[in-house]
Amino acid sequence: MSGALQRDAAEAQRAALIADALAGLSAPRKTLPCKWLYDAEGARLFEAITRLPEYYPTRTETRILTEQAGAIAEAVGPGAAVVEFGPGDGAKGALLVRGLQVPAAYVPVDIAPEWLEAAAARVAEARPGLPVLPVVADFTQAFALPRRLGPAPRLGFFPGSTIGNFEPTEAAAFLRRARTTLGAGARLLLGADLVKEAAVLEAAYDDAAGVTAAFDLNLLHRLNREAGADFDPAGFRHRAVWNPALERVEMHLVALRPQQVRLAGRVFRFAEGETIHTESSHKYRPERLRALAAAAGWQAERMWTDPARLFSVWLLHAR
Ligand code: AVI
Repeated sequence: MSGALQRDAAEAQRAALIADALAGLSAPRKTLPCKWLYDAEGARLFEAITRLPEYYPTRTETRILTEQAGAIAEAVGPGAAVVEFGPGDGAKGALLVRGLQVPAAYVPVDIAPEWLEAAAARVAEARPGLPVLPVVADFTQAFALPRRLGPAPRLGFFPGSTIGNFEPTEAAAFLRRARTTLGAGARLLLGADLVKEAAVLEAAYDDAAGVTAAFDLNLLHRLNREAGADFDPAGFRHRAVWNPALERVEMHLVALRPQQVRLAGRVFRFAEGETIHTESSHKYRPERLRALAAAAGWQAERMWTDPARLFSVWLLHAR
């Protein structure tokens, strides 16, 4: 991207952050979209989270993908074009394509070109000679696949339980759109975290070393840096709580004292104990995931889990 285009993109992003912050902080229950947690520092902290002893999802899913690589390859069959939604550093994409029978291509899709480059390099190294066709797009919206894929059967890949960060209606919309993008006969390999004991869930989102707290509080530093806000991050603390009615872990930033914050010419007041809801991580029961997929046009073909039934990996088939 040229310098001018990069500046335009950064300015558009800043304007979107300010618009979301003004809307979220004006709501009766203050909230901010979790996508803003991931600036460079947030991405670094999230990477550290995935290696924490309490944060079981990443290592459990990796274990399932590794141990079930043969079964996944057999169920998918040869010649699949793998389309990964939000590939991150490409580690899971590399693991998947390494195990598949002669995949046709790897298509990482992300709005951030720097992630695409990293994922493309990692997968190319894992499977030399495999065509890698990155698509710069927001995968939560409609996008077109590269024409070069031809008639190769599509295998969508959406690991990490990122689907859990969507509200259930957004998750259904994502699955419907993925069904349209990938087309009839496609498959989707989907990682979804499972409902379990509150104590295990709350520890996973509020670790002893304080990495998740730093990840959450980084949002206030980002608002100060990029949106010109004047949050005092020391005036807030991180809280993770299991909401059993909605079956989700919620992350909140809790105001430690009454305070007011300026942002884009507006003043926002916080009472002591008032929170900003910064993320929801929905956990699924297998029957609920199956129903969600079915309502979006996907039939559950296989489900793999670990011995402790912490996490699930699903192979869905577009009906
Ligand atoms: C990216 N996403 C699936 C993570 C999750 O588990 O919901 C984000 C995260 N937030 C705190 N820890 C991890």
